Amino acid sequence: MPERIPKEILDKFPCYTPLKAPADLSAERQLEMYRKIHLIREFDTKVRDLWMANAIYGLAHAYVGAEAIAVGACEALRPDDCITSTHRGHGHTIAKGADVNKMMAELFGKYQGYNRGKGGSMHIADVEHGMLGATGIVGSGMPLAVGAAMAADVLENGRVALCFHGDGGTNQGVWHESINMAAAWNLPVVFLIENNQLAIATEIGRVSRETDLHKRAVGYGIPGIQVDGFNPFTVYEAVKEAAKRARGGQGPTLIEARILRLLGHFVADDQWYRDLAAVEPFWQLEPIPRMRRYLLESGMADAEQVDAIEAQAKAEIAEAVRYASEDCTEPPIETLYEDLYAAGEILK
Ligand SMILES: Cc1ncc(C[n+]2csc(CCOP(=O)(O)OP(=O)(O)O)c2C)c(N)n1
Repeated sequence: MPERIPKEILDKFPCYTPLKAPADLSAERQLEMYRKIHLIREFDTKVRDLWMANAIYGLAHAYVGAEAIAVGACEALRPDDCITSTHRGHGHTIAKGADVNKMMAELFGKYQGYNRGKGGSMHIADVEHGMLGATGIVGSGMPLAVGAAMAADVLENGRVALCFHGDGGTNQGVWHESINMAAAWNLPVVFLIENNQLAIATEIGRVSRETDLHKRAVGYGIPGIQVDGFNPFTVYEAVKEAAKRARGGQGPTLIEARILRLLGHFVADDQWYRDLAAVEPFWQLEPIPRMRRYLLESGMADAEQVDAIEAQAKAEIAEAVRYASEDCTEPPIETLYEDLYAAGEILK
């Protein structure tokens, strides 16, 4: 049965694409994508509550509503491919396969966290899974991804680097420099703009006359494509094609995954700058209810299976909070100056 999205939303969101899984995604993989989408949603919903309760340190930016981008993209990558992230990085990190216990421990400032409790939300890195790091500096993942792609090129290991970044990042000088260099040197990298149409309180149209950001690809001589970023399958297909090109020696691709930011910029943003009534209808586009309906109606899963996935995500995050708050410990004072500089050899 086709999805029924009201016309008033479709008029405002022309890149809407109904869910339809590509033939190469088995039922098992689709369910795994649904599981990760739930895990991200549950993680960031809990983080917001914890932040409000003053239980975690630093600032946090929710990936709620954007889950289809990270999950669709990472499903199309190889486990040994690399990603770079942003200040809104929990979704990317979970989608790449990170351990939610270690992520939560990091937010609690505990020694068992990914950065030994010294990084927090905006610095989580999980190099083992190819997640090279979140960053609080807008646009700074771009050169890191280009560097990872250069390494893959030199080492001829067939890896691809993918850079997640926001529309706000696309007006940083380093954004242009990175894409230009990657294009000129034909590097195996995928640039993925999460165009949620806002940078804190600034609408993209106020800072870019052309708001279809994928069109900028023309200026670098690389392909550019825009997809429905609320749809994990359209993102998957775009990244799969881009990764294939990159691995085949055809260089970078610019993908614009279009969504609307459904929540505030950070967890306690009251969004004084926008009309929340205009945002409300867009909740009908977010991936969870759409994907649940799709899985049931396409016969990929029954209600018991999807209910179990949802319950398991809740239990996993509840356990992560318990682990981080009860089992983990503060970083010992003598470790204060550890992990400031890389000690070892870089190329392997
Ligand atoms: C270089 C730099 N300039 C400004 C900021 C302040 N800042 C933090 S997040 C943000 C907006 C980023 O918007 P976007 O890249 O679209 O990502 P989104 O928050 O929408 O996911 C800004 C301007 C920063 N962190 N780094």
